[in-house]
Amino acid sequence: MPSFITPVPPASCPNVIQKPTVISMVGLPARGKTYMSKKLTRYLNWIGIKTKAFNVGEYRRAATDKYRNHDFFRQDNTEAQAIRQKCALMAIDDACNFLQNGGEVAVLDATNTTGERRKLLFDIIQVKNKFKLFFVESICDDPSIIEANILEVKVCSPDYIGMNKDEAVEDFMRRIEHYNNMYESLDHNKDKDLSYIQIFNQGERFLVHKLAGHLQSRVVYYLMNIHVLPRTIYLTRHGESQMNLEGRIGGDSDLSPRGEEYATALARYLENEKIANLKVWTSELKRTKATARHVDAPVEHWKALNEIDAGICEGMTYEEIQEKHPIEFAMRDQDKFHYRYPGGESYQDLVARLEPVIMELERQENVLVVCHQAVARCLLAYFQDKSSGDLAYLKVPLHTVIKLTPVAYGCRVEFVSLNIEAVNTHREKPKNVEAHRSNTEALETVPDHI
Ligand code: BKV
Ligand code: F6P
Repeated sequence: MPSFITPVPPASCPNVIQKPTVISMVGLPARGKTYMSKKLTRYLNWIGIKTKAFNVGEYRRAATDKYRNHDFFRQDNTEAQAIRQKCALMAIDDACNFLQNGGEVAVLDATNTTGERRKLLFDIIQVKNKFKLFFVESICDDPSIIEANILEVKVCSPDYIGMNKDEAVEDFMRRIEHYNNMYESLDHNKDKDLSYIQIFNQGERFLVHKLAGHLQSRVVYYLMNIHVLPRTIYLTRHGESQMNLEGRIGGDSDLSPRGEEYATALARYLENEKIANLKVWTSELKRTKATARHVDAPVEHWKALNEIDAGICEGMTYEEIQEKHPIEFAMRDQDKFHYRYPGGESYQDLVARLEPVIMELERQENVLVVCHQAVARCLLAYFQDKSSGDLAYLKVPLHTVIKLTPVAYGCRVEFVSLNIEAVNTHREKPKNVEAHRSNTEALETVPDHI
């Protein structure tokens, strides 16, 4: 048996063996708590940590339609206080249930601005459930940041349907004031036993206290690398290659004549976009370097962007793989994300290899990434928040630029075809995968490398 054969890990195989964690946001309204919650949740799920965000505002809107204006958030509004307390407890309860049933990280997206509320969280999460608890506090006193937030994500909230923009801004500012009356920031004396990070003015400054464990350290590292500057990421595969024409996977072939045409068209397209300080990242393979070579911008080559290593199947067509390695071929159709080519990689391996690329992309502004089908699927899954089940089947056609622009809590995705013919390299998930499985189970002779 060759030594390079490695078993495919089971579908649910936590990569970090540690206690479940609750990440609890802290901060006044319009401090980017939902932005951080959603972004962090998307990142942790992408690296394979089962994470879910629980937004207390959504619980409140589901529980009551009593919101008329900021009076709902007055301290002396006892009826509303009772509803808010109930909703917070429901969110905490759901978060704990999620962690008791296989979830690894629950993000509690709420203001949690009083010492009393944080004591309640500590008692339920750490004392009673024995989970880890990490607070992320956003502190921001720059009126222009707060106003930009209200205009971008608050005036269009369900709370303000039918209200004009100026009225909504005014109401929201008064809502913030009600919270401000009782706000107690995390304090290194009062909260000396808690684990937390305080983030000032969108990441201008950080204070980290009692960091406890690998996950918290990854969360801190991620939060220290993200930014909110406007920018665009351009994602594309290389132009059509000689091996694409032959239907062969992997290798390091040159561009086809139509692939060369795409390289020229790509440079022209980017010139028309008039992008400030564009950087270009390619893989180390000839086809991505050739595709980027007419673009007028500094280029870096990343080994991490190389195409998935198909191991013993490198250079074959799908038909040849099906014929020479029928069991391998069928296993890949059953679980394409976890399937690892003998002597090669899985999509799961690829995500781990691409994590530093995503981290560096978060730090950058305008970047063109020229890569490969499997690599582009992994990167796109991060930006589009796709599950590992969908990731390996995402459609990333040749000769198409994918434009990724951050908007509000997410990312706008546009597919721009540069209208140059190319072969289709996308292989659909076969309709009847179960039939494949019974075929393989029925096979009596198993190849020696299994
Ligand atoms: C939409 N951060 O509004 Br590290 C887009 N106030 C961005 N900090 C934001 C909110 C909605 C937003 C992100 C904010 C925001 C805000 C304060 C933020 C927080 C921490 C880091 C980076 C960005
Ligand atoms: O066919 C082009 C290609 O980039 C191959 O080099 C690679 O093995 C393949 O696509 C990845 O796509 P899939 O995972 O669907 O086989």
